[in-house]
Amino acid sequence: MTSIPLVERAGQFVERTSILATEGQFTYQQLLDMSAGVAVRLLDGKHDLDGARVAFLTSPSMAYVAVQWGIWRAGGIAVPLCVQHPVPELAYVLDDAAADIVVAHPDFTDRLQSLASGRGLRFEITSSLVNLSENSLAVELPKIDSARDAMLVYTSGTTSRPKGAVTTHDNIAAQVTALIEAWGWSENDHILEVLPLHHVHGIVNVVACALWAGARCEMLPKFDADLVWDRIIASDGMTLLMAVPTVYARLIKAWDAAVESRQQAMTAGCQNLRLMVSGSAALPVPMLEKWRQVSGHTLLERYGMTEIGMALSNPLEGERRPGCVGSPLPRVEVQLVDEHERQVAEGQPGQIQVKGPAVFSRYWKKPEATADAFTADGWFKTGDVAVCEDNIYRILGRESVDIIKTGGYKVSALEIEDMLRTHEAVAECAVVGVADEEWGQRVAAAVVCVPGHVLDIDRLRAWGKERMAPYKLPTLLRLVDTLPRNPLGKVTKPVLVRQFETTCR
Ligand code: MCA
Ligand code: AMP
Repeated sequence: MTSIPLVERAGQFVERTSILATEGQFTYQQLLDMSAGVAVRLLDGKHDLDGARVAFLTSPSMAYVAVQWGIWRAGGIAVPLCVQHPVPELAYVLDDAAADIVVAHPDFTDRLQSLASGRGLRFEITSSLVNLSENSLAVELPKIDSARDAMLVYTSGTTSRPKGAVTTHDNIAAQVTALIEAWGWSENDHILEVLPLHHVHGIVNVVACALWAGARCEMLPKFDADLVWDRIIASDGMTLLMAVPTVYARLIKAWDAAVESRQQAMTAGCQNLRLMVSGSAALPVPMLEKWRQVSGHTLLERYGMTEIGMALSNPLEGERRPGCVGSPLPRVEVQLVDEHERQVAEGQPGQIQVKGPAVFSRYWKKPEATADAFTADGWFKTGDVAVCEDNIYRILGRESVDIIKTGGYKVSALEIEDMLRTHEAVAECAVVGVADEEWGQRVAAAVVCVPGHVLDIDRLRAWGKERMAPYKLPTLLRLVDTLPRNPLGKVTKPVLVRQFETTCR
């Protein structure tokens, strides 16, 4: 293919509504025109951005999508930034991605303009990019080969700092088409987008799938449980909701707190949706059951990862088995292997490995990390462990204790430890994930203080907020005299987890 599949398809739906957001309601034609305008402005007389990295920071909105498509149509690589990130995290991404252009919504100018100018990078404000469409429609945009790089999404792993995962337009098309097929997306769908748009769940499963299908994507700038319920109660066409388990926990909390008449309206509103999906972290069975009482829906749980898109899913029709993530999606190959890379027998635990056209291209400028992430015969090693019975997979956990999933965000214990060690009161520390009903896991830190110093969680979080995303900051803190270590001196994190679990209950 020699064009961006997602953008090409929009021509079939020109008169339909693409995005509903705080800025208003926009057709697919308007999206095409606005993104062409953005592309022309980004090109600034050049023929093609040739893979320049364009980092952009805006809440979920029409501007977000127009800028994302504009970057693609100009031949750039879209690098979505996180609206919750403080300056040092934004700076890390700009530097690691070697960004060429920075685009910010006016709300975020303060955080980004000086970072861009300090690095000699071109800086643009979304409002001036997005408003330019009319004059630019005559300009011919470059033809983009769909094998070209499209997106750089930062994801934490077993290394301290996040790595940029590069996906091509073909990868994105493969990720999207698998879900369109499996979940029966059509142009009659209307999804409510409540997730952050610097991760694959929101970017691909929600926004890109909706726009591929010719459906409506309604955007909330930020998740708000009461607002989501208001939209469900309104029953004005919404058919789909996709979210992380913490979002469903919040919706359940709001349902429990509502008066009976509102509860009835909430439950009735859910009947108008055709599908509700949960993923990005394990969905506890009690939550699935409670949601069934609240909404009448059995959540469809699926499994995925930034590097591979979605791999496993419970079925649209037929049994959705609680506690399981279903079977491989179309065109996704999955195997479970032991520590010798041999496939395990049915019912035995093994590491999930994945192959197929949806799997990312590489980690940005990290050839060694990329090579380590694949087997010699091209399987991507997820680091997640599962069992499979009757072709239905059940996730057992992760191989590494240093990867924590909190609120659906993957965070690295090592990165948080490195940050904590820069605090003057911290002599030694270890970070672990502690099981939690609402968050899946909470980030928990055990700290040995420098003599004469003390620390409390509020002061630690206040200090940390200037350095790290709020979702990475510990919410549990234990001050200890020593950290538990094995005979080789390595911190025994499972022991720490148990200590937190016994003291926090
Ligand atoms: C925020 N808080 C937390 C956490 N995050 N406390 C404990 N653990 C956390 N992780 C605290 C804040 O400090 C604040 O407390 C209070 O909770 C509210 O903060 P706020 O930021 O407003 O939280 P929220 O907006 O309610 O966030 C909850 C959320 C959010 C909406 C569930 O975490 C979220 O959007 N998660 C989705 C992440 C996602 O999209 N993951 C997909 C990755 P205080 O007021 O005291 O300061 S992609 C992926 O995983 C793959 C591809 C896949 O399979 O999908
Ligand atoms: P991320 O790197 O943010 O894309 O997170 C991907 C990780 O989320 C996977 O490697 C899993 O550990 C976890 N994950 C995603 N979906 C599920 C699920 N349904 N059940 C358990 N873990 C999940």
